[in-house]
Amino acid sequence: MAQPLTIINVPDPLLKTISQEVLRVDDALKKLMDQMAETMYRAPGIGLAAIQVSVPKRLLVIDTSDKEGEQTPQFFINPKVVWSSEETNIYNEGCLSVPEHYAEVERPAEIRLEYLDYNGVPHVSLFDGLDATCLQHEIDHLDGIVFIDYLSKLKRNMIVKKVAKATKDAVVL
Ligand code: GNR
Ligand code: NI
Repeated sequence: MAQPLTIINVPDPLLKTISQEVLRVDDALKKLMDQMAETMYRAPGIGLAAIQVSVPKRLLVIDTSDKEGEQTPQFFINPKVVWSSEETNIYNEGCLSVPEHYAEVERPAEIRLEYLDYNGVPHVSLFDGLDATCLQHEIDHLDGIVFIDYLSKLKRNMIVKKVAKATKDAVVL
């Protein structure tokens, strides 16, 4: 079992980083991917971007399958949205870097994505439903965007303040 990593919270400035393209899929990257999956399952969450564990690489993992079954992590390296639908969905989103806060976010309902998988094999695939929402949330992280950035400044500032206090209090425990 891979070693889980520490998830950073807002307002950590690293979350505003634009992550860098991955140049090679080697054993070191696979180790990082294994650790990211472990970190996601432990949290637990349905997705995780590398920057959430302080690594500014364009890499993310999702697992939107039911909790009960086997773990089926899906890795996306250098994901690029090449098409998105006019039709949108609204989901009540959460984020492991914004613990215990949720808000409705509207995003395209379907996206076509170019990416490399865990083995560095290229794919172009269509995603919808929770997969599409989760992938867009994760790809936002790669571009330094967190879902609270879509809320009003007032709501965002209130949430950031609360998370900062909760994070600070947690360190003392
Ligand atoms: O665990 C997560 N749940 C979630 C719910 C709705 C929309 C997006 C997400 S992603 C989130 C994990 C996370 O913070 N990924 O960056
Ligand atoms: Ni998130």
